[in-house]
Order: sequence, then C-alpha cells, then structure tokens
Amino acid sequence: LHEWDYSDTNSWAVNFPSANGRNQSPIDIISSLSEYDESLKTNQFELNFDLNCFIELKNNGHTFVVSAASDTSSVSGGLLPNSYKFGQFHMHWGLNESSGSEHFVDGGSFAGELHFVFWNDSKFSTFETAAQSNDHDGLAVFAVFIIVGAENNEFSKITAAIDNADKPMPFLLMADALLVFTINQHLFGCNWYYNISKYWTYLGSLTTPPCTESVLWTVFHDPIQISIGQLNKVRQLYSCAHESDCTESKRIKKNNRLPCELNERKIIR
Ligand code: BO1
Ligand code: ZN
Repeated sequence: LHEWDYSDTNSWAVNFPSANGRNQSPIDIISSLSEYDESLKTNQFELNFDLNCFIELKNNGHTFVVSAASDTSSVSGGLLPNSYKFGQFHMHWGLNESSGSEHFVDGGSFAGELHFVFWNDSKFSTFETAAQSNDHDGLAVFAVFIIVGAENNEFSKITAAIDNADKPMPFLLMADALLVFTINQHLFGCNWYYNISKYWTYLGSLTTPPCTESVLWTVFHDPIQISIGQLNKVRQLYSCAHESDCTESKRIKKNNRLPCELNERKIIR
C-alpha cells in the first residue's frame, strides 16, 4: 500500500501508473468546445434517495467522506446505462478562494468542489471492484462547484459534525459521528434550490490514486455557496493518523489535483 499526498501530484504515476493515462480527471472544461446532446434534455437524471438512511462522516486523511450506511439510494438517467448506487460524497478545497476546485471552466477555478460518488451495481458486486475496474462505466461522479458567499445551512451539518468530533483523535476526527442526513437536499433538493439542468459530462478517472479510468463524470454548471467560516472549518482537518504527528503543517490545506489533458475525449453538454 503506497502513501500519497498533494505535495507533488505529478509523481503519483510512479506508484499508480493509471495517473499517466490519456483519460484522466479533472480537466479544464472549455465550454465552447463542448457538444450539445439533445437527448439529455428528455432523459433527465432521476434520484432515488432514502431520506432516513444513516450517514457516516469520516476523515480519511485526504478529505472528509460522508457515506451511506445502507445501499438504498441510487441515480439513473443522463448517459448512464442503468441505475447506479450511492456510495459517498466528499469535498476538495484549496489555499484560497480562487482555487480548490478540481475541474476548471474556461481556465478558471472555484473555491471547492463536492463529489457525489455512485457505482454501477448492475455490472459490479462492490464499490471497490467498480472503482478499480478499467471500464468507464464503473463509477458515476457528480461534481458541484463551491464558491464563497452566504452561510449554507445544509453544509452546517458537516461543520457541526467536525465540531462535535472526538478532539484527541484528529485522524479519526469524525469516525464516530453518525447522523441522520437528508442527503437529497444536498444534490437536488429544495433547501439548496439547486439547478441540475445545466451540466457537462465526459469519461475520466478517479482524481486521487489509484487514478483508475472508471468514471463517467457529470460536472454541474451552477455553483453552491458556503461561507468563508465554513470553508475554514474543513481546512482545519488533519491528514495525520496519530495525535502526536498532528502539527500545523499536517492540516489538509489543499486537496485538489490540477487539470489533466483532454486528449481525444469529447465533452457533452
Ligand atoms: S473522486 O471522486 O474521483 N475524487 C474519487 C476518488 C477516489 C475514490 C472515490 C472517488 N475512492 C477511492 C478510495 C480508495 C480506493 C480507491 C479504489 O477508491 O478512497 O481507498 O483505493 O477503490
Ligand atoms: Zn473527489
């Protein structure tokens, strides 16, 4: 098992050869080069979220991960061949408000990016086998850009869990924090008044090692807002496994990979 971090993302390929592939993520989305697909208008995403399922928050040393304790939520539609099961969501951020997102749009980036990760349970028996397959229909990840602005009540559930976590164990900061989370409100719900009708989609990879090229990406056009205080809260998380190692330099100050080449791929909108 190889350790990795964000100090030199160009060296990931030494231990994770997929990172040198031709279908890597993220990318800079040049909007004028994307191709309009009329069929996406009629074949809309359908989200089937279990509102009462228990959700667990954890710090995995690279980001916080909010995962479903049960397999009862799924998504279908768009270019997906069948329905995919929800696995987890997590966030990427950066050192300042103008960096932090993984995807760029027309050369510009955002303060952060949420990734909602789904896996193809018609083709694979577990999340891990779907994620590590070299089939582009293993995972579907939905990306939502974050900009700094108004305080976000839904996001407060995450910052509250960080506040309530076990302080003496920073790596396992949120390991015991179990809460009921109405996750539909994060993606498509009324609390965020979130518009999912405008998006780009393309074939890519995990943005972290092992960087496997198993992902159909959906990147939504409209950003959500969180406050600077909420962003600073996630920047407090530590990357260290043991309290004695948790010095200031071990804070997860940034966890975004820079855009990769598009190569021969198409971006559909
Ligand atoms: S992302 O949405 O492309 N940033 C992404 C990146 C990695 C994962 C999910 C989404 N999951 C990773 C796990 C690793 C595991 C790997 C392959 O999948 O974090 O622990 O090794 O299964
Ligand atoms: Zn991610």
